[in-house]
Amino acid sequence: MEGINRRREAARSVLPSSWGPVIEEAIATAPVNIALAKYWGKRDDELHLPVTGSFSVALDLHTITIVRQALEIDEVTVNSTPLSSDSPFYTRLVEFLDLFRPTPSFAFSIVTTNNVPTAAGLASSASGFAALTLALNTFFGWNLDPKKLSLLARLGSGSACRSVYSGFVTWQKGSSPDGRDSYAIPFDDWWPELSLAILTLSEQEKPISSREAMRLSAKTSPVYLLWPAQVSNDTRAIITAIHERNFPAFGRAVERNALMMHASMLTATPAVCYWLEETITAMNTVWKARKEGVEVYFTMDAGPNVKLLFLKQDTRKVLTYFPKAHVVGLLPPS
Ligand code: 2P0
Repeated sequence: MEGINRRREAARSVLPSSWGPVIEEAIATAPVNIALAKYWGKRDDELHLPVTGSFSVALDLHTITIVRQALEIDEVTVNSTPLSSDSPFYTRLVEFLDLFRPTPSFAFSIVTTNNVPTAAGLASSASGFAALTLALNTFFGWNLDPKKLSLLARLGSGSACRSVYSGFVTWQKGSSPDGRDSYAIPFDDWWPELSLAILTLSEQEKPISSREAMRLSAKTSPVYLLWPAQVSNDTRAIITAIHERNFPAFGRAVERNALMMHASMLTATPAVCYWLEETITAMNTVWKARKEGVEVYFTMDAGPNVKLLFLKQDTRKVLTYFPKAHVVGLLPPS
């Protein structure tokens, strides 16, 4: 079956038999999430089913999305700028909206705003697809539970399934070929003393999309053979460390997981390297700070920017090593 039909079938399995707008306009927000144990590699490219589970934390940065009906064709506005119908993001969004049209000619108007400072260099596709899913749920009066909303958001972008919740979040990989058991669930503990800061080293467009980089890593890297066991071990270590409030154990597992993900990219064919010289300098500065007694660790995603993790009590010390870092609040569970 073609990809769009498989996604449509997956969506239909959680949607009512028919639907239409129940209000004129619906608005929803969803937080940005940062993976502590990463999603990297798919067992199903079309349904965004991951090879492993992953574990994230929500940031106090959001996407706000408004859904209305449009007259003829889909209209998408991102941060006050209308998207041209030949832009890749417009196409990706329209493909997602295709899953939810009550009739084939139904057109949507989507207005989405990220309150993420552009300087933070954070991807907003996860919070974007999650906010859109939540807004569609209100617009059509589906009243779906969070598990189903997470499953639908996953069909837009894998990591979006985690942005349906605040706090720490587990994306359970599931094993069903149709993805019915692959969705996120909220984690039962919180760590108020935990803090995160972003070191923005470049705001330039990525040389290669994370979607393509994860595909290359999974298909060609010898390191990737070790990845599934590594993610399980790191996730277990992170969860135990959260419950025990053991920050060094938490930081070690988070940092190791990010480095292992990058090791799988560096050993892919062709190699993928998102790091800049400044990225390596930042990693060395983190290791130097630790040698000098400051408990700070890092994580990185599919880009050159570095996210620092530390306890609130150490904020001043961390900022002396990284004066340009931007402290971002973490969003506790609701
Ligand atoms: C994560 N990333 O767990 C990992 C770490 C990037 C590095 O999820 O193809 O945009 O839409 O499912 O969700 C980025 O991948 O990929 C991502 P698709 P997505 O946050």
